[in-house]
Amino acid sequence: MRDNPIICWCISLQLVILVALLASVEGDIESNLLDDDGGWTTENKDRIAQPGPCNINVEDGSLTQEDFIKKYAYSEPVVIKEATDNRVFQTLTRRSALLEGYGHTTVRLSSANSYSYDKKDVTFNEYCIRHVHPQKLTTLGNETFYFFGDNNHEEWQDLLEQYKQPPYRLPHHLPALSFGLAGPGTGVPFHFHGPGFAETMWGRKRWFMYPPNVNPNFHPNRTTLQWLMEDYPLRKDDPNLYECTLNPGEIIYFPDKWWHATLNIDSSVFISTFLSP
Ligand SMILES: O=C(O)CCC(=O)C(=O)O
Repeated sequence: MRDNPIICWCISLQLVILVALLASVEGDIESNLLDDDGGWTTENKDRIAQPGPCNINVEDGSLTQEDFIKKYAYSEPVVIKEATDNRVFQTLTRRSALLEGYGHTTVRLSSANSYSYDKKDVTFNEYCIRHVHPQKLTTLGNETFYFFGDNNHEEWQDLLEQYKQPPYRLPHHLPALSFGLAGPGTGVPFHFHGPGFAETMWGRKRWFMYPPNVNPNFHPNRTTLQWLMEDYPLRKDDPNLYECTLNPGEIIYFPDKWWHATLNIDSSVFISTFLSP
């Protein structure tokens, strides 16, 4: 065969074709994974907010409990990538799976203003069909109903127990989960409470934070989207403003009493782990 240039040429050609085919299959798998939105599809025209810069420290799963306590727990926010593998939970929160398992259940929505005064009960099915849509720029936070927290933990137990919580602990604090989902452009305006972690299973989310001693100066009934369009351009260079865009599988930690506001870039499914004494 070594002496036959035609056979050699044919084999080389076959090899080139094989490598090209393998590369294109791999590319397809990769782009399918990237395109997979769990059925929580967002059309480009409905995506007003875009990802922004990140000035929050980013760590990975090699961050130890000791370093978490020393560097972040009581002092500043941190984003942690690849700390847990929540692929099972992610699969269980696909749109089809959630509608099939929980569509008939009643969920409690909260108004998406800073203090979430108003509540409304609807079926999960109705929420997905009537409320999970793009946020209008003219709609106020107190007119927007958001599914986050107030979960019926008995009814949703089978799902929530599949969530692998962030592997970091705060001494003398216990975790409690709040699960939610909402459309593109929605979010919660600035508010604060105790410390905790948050992550999205599907969709990207922008986080904005201020330390406890800085007043973010916002209107509690205006949405984070309105704040992004009107206030953010004037404040984005403020060294007190911490921000980052999280992709699915990335965790953010907010220390005690840090102001924070969220903005879903895509239709998002998300969960927070609140830490209480
Ligand atoms: O994820 C969200 O949109 C809200 C999260 C939040 O405000 C919180 O965890 O306190």
